[in-house]
Amino acid sequence: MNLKLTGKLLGAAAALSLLGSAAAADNWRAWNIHHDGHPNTAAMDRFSELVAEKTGGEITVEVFHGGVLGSQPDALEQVRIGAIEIGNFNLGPIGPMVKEANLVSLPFIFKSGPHMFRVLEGEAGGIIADAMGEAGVLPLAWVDAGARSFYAQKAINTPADVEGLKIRVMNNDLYTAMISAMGGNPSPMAFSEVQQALKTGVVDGAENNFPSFKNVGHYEVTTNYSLSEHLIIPECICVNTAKFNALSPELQAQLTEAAEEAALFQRELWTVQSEQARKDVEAAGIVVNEIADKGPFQAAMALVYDEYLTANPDMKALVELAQSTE
Ligand code: GTR
Repeated sequence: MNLKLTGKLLGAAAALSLLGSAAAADNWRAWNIHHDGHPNTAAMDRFSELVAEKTGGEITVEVFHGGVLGSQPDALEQVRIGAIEIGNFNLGPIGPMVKEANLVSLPFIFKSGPHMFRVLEGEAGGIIADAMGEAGVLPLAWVDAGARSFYAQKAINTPADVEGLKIRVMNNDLYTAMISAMGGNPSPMAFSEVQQALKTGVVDGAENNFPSFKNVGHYEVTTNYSLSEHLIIPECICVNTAKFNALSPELQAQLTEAAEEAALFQRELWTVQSEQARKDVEAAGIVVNEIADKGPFQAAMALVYDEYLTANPDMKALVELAQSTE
């Protein structure tokens, strides 16, 4: 072969590969279920800015809000296989694919929001994060989602008030067991369908935190929000594990820092905006019922724990680890 030509070809190849790496910004997509006005929407926008800043544009993240890339279970699958790179996921729908993550979906497992973060930042959180990473959905940071309470056209002060009611839950057998344990009829359904289902009476009630209750208008089609606070479920900024592992250590550190900073920002916003959301829905006429004694709800959940631990005896240690965390 003509050496000169080979040299030229090599030169061209080198130029192309240089060009390639200069233009090799990874353009990633992120899934977010929430709309404007929800703390997570602002936090995910901040995350996107931080990633661009910290990686010098080597990674860009375009966030798609309002669940336009699909329902949460679909988006989770997409992130697992790498068709979407990032998601702000609730750990509830992750439970069916990662049994360790189901710890957080046991009703009343956490004493409070701060207790939840202490568990996540300790050994139990490490076990959950590793298992999620192995499943393809690696958490880079944990974010707050407050506590979930029931809402319906009547007050729910005791488990008996749930009897006979059709209650929407997220996709997870623990939630269907939770409603059944109180004599209600669980109705798993995508978040995007809940407002209409409440409005038309397809379901009698649902459960969520104040920001979500307000942000997608559930408060417009119901009357009573009862502070059962039966679930305190964390959320994550999660990334497809393989794509994360393929990054240089430097980019991995920058992405993680961006997620951690965005998560801290989210937690601050959460505190302020969930109080505000409560005030707003009350001003709009929602009756917020305090439940002085949550004991009967907790007692009713013994069945859920039994079922979970019978099906997953290997999760007993993790449950005890969470329960014994101060
Ligand atoms: C919200 C949560 C969403 C989604 C939703 C639901 O509080 O932030 O990720 O899980 O609840 O009830 O489906």
